[in-house]
Amino acid sequence: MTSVKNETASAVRLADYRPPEYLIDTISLTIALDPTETRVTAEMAIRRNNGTPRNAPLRLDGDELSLQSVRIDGKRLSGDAYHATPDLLTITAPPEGAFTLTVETLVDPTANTQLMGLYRSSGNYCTQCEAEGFRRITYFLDRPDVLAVYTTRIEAKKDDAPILLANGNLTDSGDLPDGRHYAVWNDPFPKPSYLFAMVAGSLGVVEDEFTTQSGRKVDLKIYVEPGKEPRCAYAMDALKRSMTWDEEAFGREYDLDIFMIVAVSDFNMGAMENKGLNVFNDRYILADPQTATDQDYANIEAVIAHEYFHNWTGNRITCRDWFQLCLKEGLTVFRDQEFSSDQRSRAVKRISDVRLLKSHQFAEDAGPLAHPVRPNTYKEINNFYTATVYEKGAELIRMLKTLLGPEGFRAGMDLYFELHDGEAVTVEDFLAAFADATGTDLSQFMLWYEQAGTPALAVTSAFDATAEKLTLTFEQSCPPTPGQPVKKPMHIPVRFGLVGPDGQDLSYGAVAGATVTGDTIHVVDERHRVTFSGVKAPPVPSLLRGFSAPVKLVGGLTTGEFGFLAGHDSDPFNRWQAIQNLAMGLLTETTAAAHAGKPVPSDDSFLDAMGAIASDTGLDPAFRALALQLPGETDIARDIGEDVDPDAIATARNALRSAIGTALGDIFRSLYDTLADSGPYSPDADAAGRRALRNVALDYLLAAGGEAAEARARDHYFGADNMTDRLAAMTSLVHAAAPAAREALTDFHDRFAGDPLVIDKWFAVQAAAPFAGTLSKVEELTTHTAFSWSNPNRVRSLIGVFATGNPTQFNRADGAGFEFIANAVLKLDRSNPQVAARLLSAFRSWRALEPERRERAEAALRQVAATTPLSADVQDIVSRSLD
Ligand code: 0A1
Ligand code: ZN
Repeated sequence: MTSVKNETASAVRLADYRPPEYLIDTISLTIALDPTETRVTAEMAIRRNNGTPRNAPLRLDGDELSLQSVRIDGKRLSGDAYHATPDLLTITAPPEGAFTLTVETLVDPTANTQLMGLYRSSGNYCTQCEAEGFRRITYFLDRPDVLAVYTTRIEAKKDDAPILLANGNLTDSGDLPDGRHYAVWNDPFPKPSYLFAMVAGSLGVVEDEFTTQSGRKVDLKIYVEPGKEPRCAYAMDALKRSMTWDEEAFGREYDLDIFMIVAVSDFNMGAMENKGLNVFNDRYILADPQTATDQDYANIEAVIAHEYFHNWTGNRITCRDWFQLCLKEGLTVFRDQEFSSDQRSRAVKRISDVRLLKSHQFAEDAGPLAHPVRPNTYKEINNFYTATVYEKGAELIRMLKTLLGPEGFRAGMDLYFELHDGEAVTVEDFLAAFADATGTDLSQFMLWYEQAGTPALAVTSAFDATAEKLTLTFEQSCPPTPGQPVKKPMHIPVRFGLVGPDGQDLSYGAVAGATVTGDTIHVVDERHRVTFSGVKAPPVPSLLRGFSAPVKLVGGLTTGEFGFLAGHDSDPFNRWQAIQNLAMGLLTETTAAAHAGKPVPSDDSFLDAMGAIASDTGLDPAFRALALQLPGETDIARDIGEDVDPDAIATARNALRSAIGTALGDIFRSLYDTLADSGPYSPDADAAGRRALRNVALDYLLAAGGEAAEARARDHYFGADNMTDRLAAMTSLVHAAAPAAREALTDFHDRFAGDPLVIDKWFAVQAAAPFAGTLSKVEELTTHTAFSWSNPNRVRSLIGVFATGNPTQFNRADGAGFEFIANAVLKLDRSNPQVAARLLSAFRSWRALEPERRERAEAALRQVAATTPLSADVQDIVSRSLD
């Protein structure tokens, strides 16, 4: 049974941080594996930290532990020398000098359904310790500022677990009586407990090696379910490319003799950067052309890189406390984004990242779950692995690089590594390295970490042709967020160009007002004006190029000017953004018409702009594919902001899709024909871009309707030689409610039955179908033999996609979608609170709905809130959602 905290969990505050009273320098673990009674013996070298009073008791964290014995310096303690509960072990009067504490506990990996600590996945043993899972294995100072050297001895039945893995290097192994065996691993690098890992079981392995820039050989091993080895090739290749890139881009070399990855099928998140022994959700390892899409390949590359890069940003330099989570996560996301940009198309990667940022982080920032990139209080740390900490955190690093320039940024990173290797540090320590390396005052920049909410940046521009002067006036504001009613102005770097009538950036002379360095205007005041002299022709200002700050840019340009930028801006990101702005303007207008029951108007100039993009062969196909995609329904909802009617949004968006499909039918048919791939499948960015554009063309043709389009999509489905095309065709058929949809779904199911990661796609497509019958279909699918409430990937693909990827059906006017998700949350909360809490955050935008839906969403949230017992995870999300 999961530990369920009935009482309201108390808040942890950054301001209350105190250094640990005791330190643990080494820990020697013996883990005798057994499915239900694993015996863990932990021998810890402990000493008082400087300044700790003599009579300070030693308090070690636990969670659902069963204590067997306690010894100090080998002597068993009597019952009055300590106090133990499943959650806490207190040694009342520890020795004054350094001592060895030996603690024996029993844990039950099979009963561990929350997948934190030691658990079983497909019969294998594995661990997950971030953030506070190590305390579910043994009593410990389970906080990231206690760094210890780990030695791990694993013992198990040889037949059950032929493979025994832990962090670091293998130092010993051998046989034991009764068909058991052991392995001893030593990790020489002191690390916090959240980076501990061990894995044991029957696993296949793929091996390779890498030679570092200084000539050291590193063994690379990827462990997977036996039989899945052929699906690891891309992951291994991505790992080697990541290792090379980190040496070239950041001068960072790998430090152990072996780097291992284990893929497991039951995992709460994407992957985990345990020192030398990464554990991955298998969906971010396994790929072949028949079962993985181009997007899957790109995700594998990014997650492999992300976890590998953590070795320096997170492991060698770690966080002092969990408030500093962005210190490792924002920085590491930035690093993996840069890696992917260098491996693929930088512009396309940037557009994809910003799309994700806006749809997840901007949505989070606009609702009751908004929090600063570095929060100052939390009740349940598991709920802070958020888009804000990760994605906005990465944007802050990107801005830092813009402010300091590439050389200044690299100098700051180098100094950070030099000063803090082996330490547990804060965001202040991080920024100080950049300030010191470059002589820059970053005190205002620190506000980005402390203030929640998406700043709005309103712009007006005035051009005086006679004086040849352009004046831009910026006004920044940031809406109130929970606990932060008033915000201070921040340093917003606005990358820009003044686009002349021929599409080239105009030159200018003197600049007055705000500081401009290179191509960046530095907006630092609430109201800031900048005047450019010597502007010889009327310019269209292209602002926030490359999305140089995570803000909402408001005003400044007319529809005609956006149209001009869509066709001419030299910055590909802003070309894409201009098209999005045009689409958004149109869609908010047509949504209002649909809401009022009026006919949805069309707009020929927008259709022309889309046609120009679609047929511009000078543009990268991947870019065209992105530019042709309309803003999503939830993006439109966020833009509208209040009184949201999801049905009206869908009506307006579908009408526009069908108008585009009809008006540009010839272009799309020709694109479809000319982009057909002749060679064998390759997941590289160019081939993926062509497939993406071809599939967008197909989708528009289906949106326009007609039997020919349906026949084409059906052929596309059955003729596909790869998962990208097959899944795209099936999705388009299902969304168009085409007669062949059922046939494709049945074929897909039968073709891939027994392959859980592919069946996830089958669940997801059905869960996202925007039709009235979808909710009952999803309910029915929860009883499908391939569905399991205990596997996070299955839950996310069916229930999670319904909640977050099907706006009209989750937000059904009768409230049945809300009720279904509330009940699913309550059911999941009994086994896996982390997954339950994440699902519940699908309600984060409920206050923006129109009154009737709002009332029903609130009722569902109140039903969750009124249930007892509730986990701390769900209780935290539900109470903040209702605040
Ligand atoms: N540090 C990991 C994310 C992670 C966090 C918590 C987990 O617990 C279930 C698992 C993974 C990363 O950033 O990849
Ligand atoms: Zn990470």
